[in-house]
Amino acid sequence: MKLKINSKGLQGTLKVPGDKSISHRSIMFGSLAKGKTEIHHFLRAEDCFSTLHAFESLGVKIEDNGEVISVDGVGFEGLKKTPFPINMGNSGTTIRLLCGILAGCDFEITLFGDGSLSKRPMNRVMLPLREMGVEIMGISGTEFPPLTICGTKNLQPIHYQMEIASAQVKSSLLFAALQAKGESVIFEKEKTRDHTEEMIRQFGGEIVVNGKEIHLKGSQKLYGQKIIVPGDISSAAFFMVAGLITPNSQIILTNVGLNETRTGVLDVIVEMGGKISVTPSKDRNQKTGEVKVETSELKGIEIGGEIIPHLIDELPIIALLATQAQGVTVIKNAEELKVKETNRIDAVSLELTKLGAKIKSTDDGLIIHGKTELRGGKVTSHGDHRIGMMLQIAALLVKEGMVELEHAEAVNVSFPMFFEELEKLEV
Ligand code: SPQ
Repeated sequence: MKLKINSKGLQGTLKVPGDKSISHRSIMFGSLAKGKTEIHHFLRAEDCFSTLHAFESLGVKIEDNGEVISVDGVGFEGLKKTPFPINMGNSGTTIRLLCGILAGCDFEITLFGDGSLSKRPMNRVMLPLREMGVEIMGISGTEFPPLTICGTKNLQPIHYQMEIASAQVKSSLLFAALQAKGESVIFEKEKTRDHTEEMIRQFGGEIVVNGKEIHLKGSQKLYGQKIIVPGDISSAAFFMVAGLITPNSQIILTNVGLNETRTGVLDVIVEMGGKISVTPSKDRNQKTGEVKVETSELKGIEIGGEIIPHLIDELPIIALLATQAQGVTVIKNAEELKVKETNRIDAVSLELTKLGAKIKSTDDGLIIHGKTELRGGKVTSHGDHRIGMMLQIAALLVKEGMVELEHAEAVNVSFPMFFEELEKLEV
């Protein structure tokens, strides 16, 4: 696909599509609760439909009237065996969280995904789930999908010190712990997104969180709720950066989710000197707000440590931002990027180098020298939605020639209307 280049400016307002992490979890909690759950502003993207279809395969009745998704909860004990393998598509969240959910189901089931998902590591969930009594195995004895899982009604609680900062591992264990015979304790390495903990409370469960230590009792019942999914700050980040680096731009993003375990990108933009303002919603229960950005002079900074899990999915677009900042930006402690939909450290440095950026991969991040003028070229998303969207924002700065993106369709994983929304903001 030929990308839009040489933007004359981006002006206007965008209502951010629903949060991917929360949309997945809404279907999961809705299915595991008793009674009906109504989901508003669900993210209509491939990854979330992988979760929706997976729960339909497990016997949950889910209706979609085009506006609202209604889930007829069956409770943990109501999920049904299917003889067919279930397709997780491209979604790491779906497969890892589903392993924790199926941990309490005493039937065998196989979960598979696309080429990218089949390369993503699963020992991180398989090893602790085995400690809880689950039989779970990757293909040919490896840790990679397809995974075959057989849970147990006699699930044991776990005391688990996490070795990586991962909301997916934590969430998978929390779903299993909700079904275990006793209290589980999970110690996080770093604080990661806490949507699962929030939704356990929202659906009527009890959970105690003291910093990085989480206590959760087993055999809990959950009850159906009305969920209004906030806008996804990870999707909004592409437009924040577009507004900051494209000349003559001012963009207002509405309904942006502002859960504090996700807002690292806002802190980074402020530290780089970006013109950004955040107005939280008047409704304090809704952790959302309006974010305004405008064209800015930026400076390089160092990004590492405990902020990394709070902006892990924004690092590809932050790397592009750094190419337009004066001086050096160092991103470190981000080795988890190597095991996302693609190796995002290598993909970002390879593709941005093709467009003229001065960027190098390191073992745990990237070093970027700015400010550089970008030029045209042939690039690829590597089948990774976040790399594809980042490259389109980069192309806006290319003055002449063209930027051709291979596998542009990858954006459908989290933001199917991405190109159309960007077009609407062009002056
Ligand atoms: O679901 P998937 O494919 O893993 O999606 C990504 C993404 O970029 O959309 C990661 F590639 O987001 C993860 C995120 O990186 C979603 C997520 C969640 O909803 O719990 C947590 C993060 O992953 P992890 O491995 O750090 O827990």
